[in-house]
Amino acid sequence: MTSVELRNVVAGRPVDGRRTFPKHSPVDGALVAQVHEAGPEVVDAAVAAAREALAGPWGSLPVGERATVLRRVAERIEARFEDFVAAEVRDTGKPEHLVRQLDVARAALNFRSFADTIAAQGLDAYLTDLADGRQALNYAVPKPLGVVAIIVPWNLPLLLLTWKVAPALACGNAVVVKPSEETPSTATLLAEVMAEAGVPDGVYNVVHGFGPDSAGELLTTHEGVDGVTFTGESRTGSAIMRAVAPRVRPVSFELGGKNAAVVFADCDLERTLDGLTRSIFLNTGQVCLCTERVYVERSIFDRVVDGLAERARALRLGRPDAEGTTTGPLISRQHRAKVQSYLDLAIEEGAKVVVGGGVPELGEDLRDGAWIEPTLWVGLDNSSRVVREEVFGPVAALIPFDTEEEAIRLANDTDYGLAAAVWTTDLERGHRVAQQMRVGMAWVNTWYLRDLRSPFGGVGLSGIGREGGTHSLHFYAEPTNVCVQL
Ligand code: NAD
Ligand code: 6OD
Repeated sequence: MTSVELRNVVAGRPVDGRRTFPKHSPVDGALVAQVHEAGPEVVDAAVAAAREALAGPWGSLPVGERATVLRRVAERIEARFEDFVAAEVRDTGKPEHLVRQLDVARAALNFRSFADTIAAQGLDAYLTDLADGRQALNYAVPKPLGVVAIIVPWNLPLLLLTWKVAPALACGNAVVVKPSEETPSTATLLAEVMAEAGVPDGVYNVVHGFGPDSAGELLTTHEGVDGVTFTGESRTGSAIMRAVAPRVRPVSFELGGKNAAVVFADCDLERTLDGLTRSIFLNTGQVCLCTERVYVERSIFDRVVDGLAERARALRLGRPDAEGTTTGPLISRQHRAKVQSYLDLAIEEGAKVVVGGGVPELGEDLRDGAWIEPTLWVGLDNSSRVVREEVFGPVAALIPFDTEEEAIRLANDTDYGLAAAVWTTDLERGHRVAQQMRVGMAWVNTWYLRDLRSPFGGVGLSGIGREGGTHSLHFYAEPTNVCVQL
């Protein structure tokens, strides 16, 4: 594979960094990119370019025209669909079919969906009755936050980036984005698409680099940044909150999860096993919504363990373009070391490995990749660290329960609160249990089924705020309320 050189993008122009860092393929360790790391000068220039763009035509573009621009971005993403697929596959090693169906398709949809949302936005207005019989008219004028810093992780790079860029632009902001150091490509390519779609220079800027002492921290501590929206680890969210605190800027955080599935004996077993397999192993378990704890009613526990083990064994690890590949590598050797430490810890904590548990033998050409076996454990309970801490890999612990109350208690026994899935054919129970989950998103008989207008986010360690549809507009715009006495 030939290696590419990726630069920062400031005011529509490629800009060299203070140094370059290498990006390696998680498939086989090959060098795939040299990336220009943004230092203070580049971050300053990116923030200044965004500020300048706000003062230009972008700042006064009518809402309807902004929606048209967003739709053009969606069209240009679709026109360059295969370029985005190639870039995302190069960085992540995901199966190509997954990148096509999920990552790139959603990127276009994100822009279309927020074009619709902003075009349909009404005015928040009230006629207020006063004590003397007269009235006042209150109406709230939405205004952009200003310069928004968007910091995103590596697991769904383009999907998660555009999930924030689209509403930010819909509300009239200018953005400086920092993709993960592991996945710099699609954010850079998106800059080309922005230009093709007629987004003015400076509205979308890209700075590359790491978190601490690098582009991430330079952005979150920058005087010229008016708001920070972040997706990533809870610990990083906490560090960003501290960095932003002195200047009291708004934050929106989509953070980690330790998501539970609750499986009742009355579930449709085949459907549930297929759903669980997807929710545990999709994207090699590297989706914040992935199930890592499976609570199963005792009477069907063994059947669920056997059925899941059979499906886990059927997963095919392999190159992104190989026929039949279902599962790619982890994102990096560094992340694999973290996942492996949990595989070791599980054994120390008394787990019985049902399937997986180590590094697979995949042949000489993949030896330097970040491969790991899909893994299932039994014999653990909620006191164990592997059941309490987010692993972010293709792993799950299966734990039996006896009553509905116990299942709810076990599922809610976590500091996280992102997502849950309930599997049952008793729909009353489905509603009842789902509503009692202490999470931002609870699914019944499905998982990761999205309506982009719905609120998305977490409670506890899993985040602050909600994005999606009008919920995003509440973060990316700040209203000025005007009150007129009539
Ligand atoms: P991470 O927190 O390590 O990094 C995310 C981004 O933050 C990267 O761009 C990174 O360079 C940057 N960063 C790191 N430290 C920083 C700092 N001090 N200041 C500013 N920026 C900093 O997360 P990751 O390992 O890339 O992603 C995996 C994590 O993301 C998992 O915990 C997963 O659950 C979470 N995640 C959550 C959601 C959600 O919607 N809730 C979605 C995807 C991923
Ligand atoms: O689908 C989405 O909109 C979304 N924010 C998904 C997050 C997945 C976490 O990895």
